Amino acid sequence: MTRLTDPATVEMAVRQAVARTTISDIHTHLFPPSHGKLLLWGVDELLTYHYLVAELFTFAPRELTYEKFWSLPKTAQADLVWDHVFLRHGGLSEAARGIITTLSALGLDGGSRDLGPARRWFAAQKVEQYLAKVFQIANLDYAVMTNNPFIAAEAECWKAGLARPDCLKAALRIDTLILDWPTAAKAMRAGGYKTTAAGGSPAFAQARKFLAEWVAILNPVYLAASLPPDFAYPSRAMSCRVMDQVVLPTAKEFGLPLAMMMGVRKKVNPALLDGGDGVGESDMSALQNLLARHGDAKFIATLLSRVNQQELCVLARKFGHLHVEGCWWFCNNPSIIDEMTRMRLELLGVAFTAQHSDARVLDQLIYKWSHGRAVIADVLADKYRDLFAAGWRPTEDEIRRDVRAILGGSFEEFCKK
Ligand code: HDL
Ligand code: ZN
Repeated sequence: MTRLTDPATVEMAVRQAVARTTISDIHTHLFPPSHGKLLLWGVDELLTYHYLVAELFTFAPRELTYEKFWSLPKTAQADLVWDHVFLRHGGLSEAARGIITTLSALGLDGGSRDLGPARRWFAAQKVEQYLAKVFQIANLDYAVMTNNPFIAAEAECWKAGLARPDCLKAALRIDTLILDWPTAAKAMRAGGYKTTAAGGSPAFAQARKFLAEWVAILNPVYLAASLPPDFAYPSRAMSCRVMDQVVLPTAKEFGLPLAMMMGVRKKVNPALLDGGDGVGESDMSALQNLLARHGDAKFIATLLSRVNQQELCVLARKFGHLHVEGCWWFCNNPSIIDEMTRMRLELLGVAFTAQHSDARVLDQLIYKWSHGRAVIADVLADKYRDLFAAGWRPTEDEIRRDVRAILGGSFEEFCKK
């Protein structure tokens, strides 16, 4: 391929590559259609996404109590979000704009004030075909789910061996095991594993057996856990013993990365249910110590606090067995995605994964990725302009290669390491 010699042509090639690249979405909360109601989709699920419910309560009158809201049927909940967040206050937030983007991308009237036509359209969709349509619009080759064996409703579906489309890969989610060993031990014991609240070598061996059996069921891409800002390693806490004697030996045995999702303050406002979690600046020494002590393991990390992002990039420069990914949750906003992606390109080149959708509702893949591609294209156009000004002349193939790298390619290379 010929080297591009004109900055405008370079920019066009960058924007075209970002628009056309097939993305691997490495963190979502989607489920196979065969898992029934676990897979959320449609306009009422979109409107009652916990981000929008939290935003409703920034506007709602005091007489709308959490209890009253949660007692309403889903459509009534959605109507309240639509009325307060959109009709009365303009729908300017990222999560609100996402609804409009999604409806428009599906060919519906994103400007309509009436939810009726959208509700009738969704009611006519068949979930299997609709899932394929959403993946095609978002241009994804696959999405990685969040699969928690400690949630009975999920575990039952997996034990029943229900169908799973190739476009949905698994991740074995083990927050409970690391952060609440007594609860995990009780659940594993109920499943026939000889685990005890006190832990210890025999119990930890049983927990490794539990994980090995779930690795066989799920064939996960990685192990994952969300962790509080004050997660410490090493420490005298049970979480450290579980990390050293259960989680990391399993990760190493199966060659699976451990995805650390750090900085969640759980249940800051429990009444908001899934929307009740907050954010805190993480103590990065825990990740640094894990990396230093376990050079034979692979770690993926995403941090919830904007404050931690530079430290995370520096750690990835120090340790090649760390892969940085995503602008997670409260960072998944254009202003922060822009800042984080610039920082990562400047510190890591393309050795990171720019984004994941974290989609909880199937249709969100459409907006999370169209909004994400727009920001990533702007940042990459700037970076290639800077590189061009320095004298580099990229080819279109090289640009396509580098765009794919930060949208799944580097992640796949890292997992093969
Ligand atoms: O722990 C996680 O994976 C988080 O993404 C939570 O699910 C969170 O509630 C969320 O949906 N963030 O977008
Ligand atoms: Zn998530």
